[in-house]
Amino acid sequence: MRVMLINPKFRLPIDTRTSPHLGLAYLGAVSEEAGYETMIFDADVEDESVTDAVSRFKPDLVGITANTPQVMQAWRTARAIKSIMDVPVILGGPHVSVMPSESTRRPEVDIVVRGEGEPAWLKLCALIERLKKGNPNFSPAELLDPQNPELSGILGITYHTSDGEEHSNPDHPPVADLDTLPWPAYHLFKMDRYTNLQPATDAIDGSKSFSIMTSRGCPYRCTFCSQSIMPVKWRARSPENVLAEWRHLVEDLGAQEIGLLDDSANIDMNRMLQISDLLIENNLNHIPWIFVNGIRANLATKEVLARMKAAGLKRTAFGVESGDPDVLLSIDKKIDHDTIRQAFKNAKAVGLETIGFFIIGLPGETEESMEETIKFACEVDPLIANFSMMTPYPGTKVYEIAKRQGKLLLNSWEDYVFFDGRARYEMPGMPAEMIERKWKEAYRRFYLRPHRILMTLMRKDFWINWKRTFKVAWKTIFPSKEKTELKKAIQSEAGI
Ligand code: B12
Ligand code: SF4
Repeated sequence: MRVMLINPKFRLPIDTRTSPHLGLAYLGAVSEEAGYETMIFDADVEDESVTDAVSRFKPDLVGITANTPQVMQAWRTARAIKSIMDVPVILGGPHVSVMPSESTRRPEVDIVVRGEGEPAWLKLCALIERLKKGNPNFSPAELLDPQNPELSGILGITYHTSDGEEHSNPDHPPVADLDTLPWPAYHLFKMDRYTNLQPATDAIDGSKSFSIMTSRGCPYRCTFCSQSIMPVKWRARSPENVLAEWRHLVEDLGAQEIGLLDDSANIDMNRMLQISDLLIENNLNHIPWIFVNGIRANLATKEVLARMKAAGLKRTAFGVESGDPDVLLSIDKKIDHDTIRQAFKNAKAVGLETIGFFIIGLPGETEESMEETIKFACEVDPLIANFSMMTPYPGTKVYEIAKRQGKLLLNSWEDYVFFDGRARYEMPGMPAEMIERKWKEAYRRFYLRPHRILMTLMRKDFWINWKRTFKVAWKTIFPSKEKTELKKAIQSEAGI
């Protein structure tokens, strides 16, 4: 049986980095482990159209991933595939996990897998393999026949039977033991077509940059964060299991940089100490690694940070979000500014580079609170300050607040991106103009301080890719009206 997994093309309005999709890499790995011939088609880097690839590979089952800005392209891709082949099409990923029936109501989508995908995907693969064996003329319509009970026992899926009735089976329990999962199937990607992980690591060859996830889930529930895919329960891989994959990345795949994608890697500090010790004992600490997402500042002690630094950690990030104490309290981040200050001090004291994530335009913000955020960013002074304009994703509390008390300024799911210089919603007392002005001001005031300019010019990484850096900075501050053209280009490049 042949299964095809697709990442639909979605280019952000600025030239961002591309990395292999870890969710698809895991799904590819479990599919291969189960004995299926597997193809991953990442439309971001492929030369051929998706329909050409489907005609060539002739899959028995297609899975498409979709975050919010990608979901419309996922539908277009599904439609294009259905127009040339009557094959079951399954959608999964962050957006469809929160809004499954919007997709299953569409004729081009047969089933949505909600949440962590591996168990339900494998069950669907096994079901379709069995049905096809018994019936060479099998058609996906049979799956959605109201008389057919086959789908009703598969947890974590949503579908509409052909009589129009929606079925949303109970959630699948989270993968209990992450050590049982195979390593992500990077060999199914064209690895030489991806970039490195972050602008400040340009000295590293893109094709040698890998991601790893050592834990899944996050026990916190910040009001702006789209935590819909992974269960609340934080689950971690054992240090030994992490070490084995790390060794594979370095020794078999030649990794020159590793990015940890965990939502909150340091929930168990002891585990991070153990992983660090293993990396040191096994001489793997010469390969730099970075935290791509924020780690919890309240758990970033000097001891843990120093040990991780000795184990090769180059850079850590902290989600600061707001410089205003009341706003920080209102978003349920469960942290205070002194703790954040101390975390940055600790990281710098042990010689780590730092990233700070900040948000402009959280509900209830005023010009003064945004001002506090800019000042706080300048005070803690990370190497990279990333200011996002609040984008309310469905499933978050901020989305509900913005819908109820304010006005969403988004026309389609494709607008749900951070970087095109436009406010995504406004509220009484917080007009779009204010959010946009303060966001631009944040970048300008943070990066155009004399010591920052000097620091940037002195970095080796900056000179390696300075043209790109300038282009990204320019497009961030002065977004062009290219979005419509961009959308057209994406659709035509996808061959659909
Ligand atoms: C790394 C990362 C990135 C990277 C790389 C993205 C990539 N290629 O994977 C970069 C920096 C490029 C990025 C960009 C963006 N990201 Co991002 N990103 C992440 C992050 C931190 C990790 C993703 C990951 O690897 N997860 C681990 C894997 C195992 O999980 P997964 O991918 O979700 O896949 C599992 C399930 O979802 C499901 N599944 C997924 N697809 C499918 C398909 C099928 C058929 C099936 C059956 C199941 C299935 O099964 C998988 C295995 O369990 C997540 C947060 C998170 N914890 O997931 C945010 C996250 C996915 N990103 C998010 C956002 C908002 C964005 C941006 C839109 C931000 C922006 N700049 O505007 C862009 C969109 C870029 C694009 N081209 O689409 C949101 C998505 C929210 C939403 N509603 O869509 C998340 C959830 C963060 C958050 N908590 O808010 N991102
Ligand atoms: S922002 Fe970070 S701490 Fe908050 S819910 Fe999201 S992943 Fe967890």
